[in-house]
Amino acid sequence: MPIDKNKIDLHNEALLKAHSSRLAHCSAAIASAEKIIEKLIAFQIAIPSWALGTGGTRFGRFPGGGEPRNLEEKIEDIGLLHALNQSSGAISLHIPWDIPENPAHIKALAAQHGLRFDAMNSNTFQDQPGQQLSYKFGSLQNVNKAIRQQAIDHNIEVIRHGVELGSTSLTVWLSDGSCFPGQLNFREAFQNTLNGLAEIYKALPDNWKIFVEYKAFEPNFYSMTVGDWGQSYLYAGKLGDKAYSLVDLGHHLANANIEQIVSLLLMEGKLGGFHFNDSKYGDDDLTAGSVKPYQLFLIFNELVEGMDAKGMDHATGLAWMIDASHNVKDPLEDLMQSVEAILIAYAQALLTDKKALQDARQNNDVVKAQEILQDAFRTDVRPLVAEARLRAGGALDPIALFRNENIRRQLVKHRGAQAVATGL
Ligand code: PSV
Ligand code: MN
Repeated sequence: MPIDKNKIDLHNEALLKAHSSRLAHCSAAIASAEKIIEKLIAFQIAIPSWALGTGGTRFGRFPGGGEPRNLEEKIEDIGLLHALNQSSGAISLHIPWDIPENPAHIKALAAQHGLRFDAMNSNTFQDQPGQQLSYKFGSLQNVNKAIRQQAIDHNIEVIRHGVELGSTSLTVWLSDGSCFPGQLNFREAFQNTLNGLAEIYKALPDNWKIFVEYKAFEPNFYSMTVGDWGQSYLYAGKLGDKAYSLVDLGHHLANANIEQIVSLLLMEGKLGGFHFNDSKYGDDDLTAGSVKPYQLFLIFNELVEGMDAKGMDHATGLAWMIDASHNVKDPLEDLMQSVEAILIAYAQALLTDKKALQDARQNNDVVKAQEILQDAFRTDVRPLVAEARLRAGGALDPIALFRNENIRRQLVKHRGAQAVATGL
């Protein structure tokens, strides 16, 4: 459902006066406002192809209708998001949920919407119809060699699809682990997994990266074979230079210090990508910044500082993606909220006074250090984020425009109230 550029322009015209006065006020207080706006324009956050439908839990699913019925419609939805916010210029595919049957056509369609293909994702956590061997007791870790080989072959197949689309990375998330003490030999599970990942690594084209995503628990509840950043880092280190850890914000035990994890992985050159979401209890997959916005800011603070220390480009140095699920919100509105929250946290991190923070640390001035961080966090940078969107050709208030244009109602009319997108 493409949106007419005229509609975006009309919407912006109506809001321009109020926006300009907010921007002038904000820019007067922030010396680096112009630089921040430029960086915000460059920053793109990939949207996963599985986040465009209604998520559910094992207790139920309550779809809102108009969900994309195929990959083409998913690309259209992300194209719409990107037209509205100009910050969602990439799509991440999960195979086999979204197999590009005609890659040239899919690539061309994505390009029409200004989208590139971000990391490809493999799936050895579900059995597919007609699949020969089951992943019930794990995939790469499995005690059965044939099952391990099936999982390796699947990942190589995913790389092949990615090459056809111009993607340059593979994210491997394994649900492998055990539900009960005694079920697994931890070392054997680790070695089998490492050997499998090494086979997959060999199949990576020269310019590709592999991201090893970790998760503390679920669906296995006693042990996970890639359960934390230490294990992910071990695999990535043993695999080689093209292997990195991937941090999904919801994949830690409660109260883990994610900003410290990020800082150290970056320092070691082993942070590859990010899955944004928010949570209160576990892998809740809530809208980024909806529960712990200060944590999101602190993470960005480490990212900006760590990337600058290494001379990395913020926009292209890491793979940025949202990995959320929308049980009670319109998926597109939820994604717009996540993108906004991520950009706000990024802008606030950019305006943190790094020099003053360094001096405060040097003097053990703990109070000052906290003041500096909280001063940045409490600065309202929303006018800068809106200005970046405006300059890039997006809408000043994407959610308002989405609602005023009744886009969901049109999608329901076009695709039907029962249309269901693939995913979890
Ligand atoms: C697993 O919880 C995960 O975070 C992985 O990234 C999967 O690919 C994705 O969610 C599936 O929804
Ligand atoms: Mn994830």
